[in-house]
Amino acid sequence: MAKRKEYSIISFAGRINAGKSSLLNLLSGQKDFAIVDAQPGTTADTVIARMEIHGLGSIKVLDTAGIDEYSKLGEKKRKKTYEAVEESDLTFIVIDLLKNKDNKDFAIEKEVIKRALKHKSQVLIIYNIFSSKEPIEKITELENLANQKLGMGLPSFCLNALNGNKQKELVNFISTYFKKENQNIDLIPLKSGKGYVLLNIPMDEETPALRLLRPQDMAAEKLLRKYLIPVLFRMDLKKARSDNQAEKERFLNLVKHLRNSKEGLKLIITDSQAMDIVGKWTPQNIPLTTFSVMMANYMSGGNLNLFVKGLEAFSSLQDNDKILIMEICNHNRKCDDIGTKQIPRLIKEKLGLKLKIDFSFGRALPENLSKYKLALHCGGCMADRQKYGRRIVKLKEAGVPVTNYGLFLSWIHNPKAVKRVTKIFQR
Ligand SMILES: Nc1nc2c(ncn2[C@@H]2O[C@H](COP(=O)(O)OP(=O)(O)OP(=O)(O)O)[C@@H](O)[C@H]2O)c(=O)[nH]1
Ligand code: SF4
Ligand SMILES: [Mg+2]
Repeated sequence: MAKRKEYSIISFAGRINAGKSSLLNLLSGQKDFAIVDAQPGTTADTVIARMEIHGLGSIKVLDTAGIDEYSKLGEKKRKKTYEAVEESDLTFIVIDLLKNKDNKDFAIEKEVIKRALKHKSQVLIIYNIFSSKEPIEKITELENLANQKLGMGLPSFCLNALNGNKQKELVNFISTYFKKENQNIDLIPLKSGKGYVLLNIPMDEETPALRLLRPQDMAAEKLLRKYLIPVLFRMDLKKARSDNQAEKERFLNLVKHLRNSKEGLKLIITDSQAMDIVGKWTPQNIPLTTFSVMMANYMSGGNLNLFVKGLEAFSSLQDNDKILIMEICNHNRKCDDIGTKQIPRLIKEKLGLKLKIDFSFGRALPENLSKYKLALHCGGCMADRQKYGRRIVKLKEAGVPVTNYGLFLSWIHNPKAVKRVTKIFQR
């Protein structure tokens, strides 16, 4: 499985034919990375390009459709552009300066800027100069005027997107102004050095062969990087749940062995589905969390308390209230799938609530989120942190409390376990 790599997402947005795709090509150093054409509306949907740029590192660039097409199709394209901007760390607003020299208010550009800033995307302005004949003083005058009209004090840069020599200047401009915030959330906040970390990975018939799941893979990589020693243990959940003493001993013997070792046992991370057992079996003085809680903390940029707070919504839920169960990917469902089977069953059996549950799988969110009293989100391991963040902002905007599968599964079996599984991240 490909390793998850920290990368920034940069989008180009602006009017049709402003030169957005040409800028993507300039940045990539490849003339034909994206299709460039004089035909208006050449880019009809968001184009995604991954690249390594010297001076910027690993980036994902989103080239978007023009925002000023006024038709039913144009509306769809605009929606996709807004989505891209809202998922970006950095948004470039691309403006054809000469064509727009008489633009009174840049209203559509301002709308994009507003959305970007709301979703914590930084914004920079690129004025694309289509003519090389204009004197520099004239360009500077127009740039100042346009900046005044945009009125937000955003850094801007003038260039000719077709001039391949400008790539370095563009990269310098980005490096100067782009602050990579929030990129350094520690997946497992343990100090580097000595010690074992036990990863409990129950497997069943549906577990994919020849690879670990992404959160398990990420955890192991992070521990190795810190010179800690990941120990992988497969718990037989069926046996464990049937109070099989041999299975319990197998687990506890390993825990004892690691604890008594010179290096010591620093932490246990379990699959959240096994939390009912592992929470009971693990001595209280051993730090314990779940892969799902680890992911929620990481994906939300350290905002784990938002999900903890979301659990409070259960106390005011009533029969027939609507809740939303959300997963970012549309994976194959096993017979006792967490989202569609286990969580609804636990809500009914343990809380005695008859809720109306809607499901949202994949990237699109339901239109009217405000009708939900609570959202339960998966760990989001298949998404960018930026995409995950956008979903959380949308829920917040709609006033919907949100919690996470892993926290819910810990809480439903033992409310006190929430404090335990979040403790390691509360530093
Ligand atoms: N002379 C000149 N032409 C440019 C420049 N940037 C873009 N063009 C031309 O303008 C046209 C549109 O460029 P694109 O990069 O496709 O513009 P876009 O914003 O991606 O357009 P859509 O995808 O249709 O929204 C193409 O014919 C480009 O060759 C520039 O800086 N100078
Ligand atoms: S993105 Fe969500 S649903 Fe998909 S595998 Fe990861 S945690 Fe599960
Ligand atoms: Mg284009």
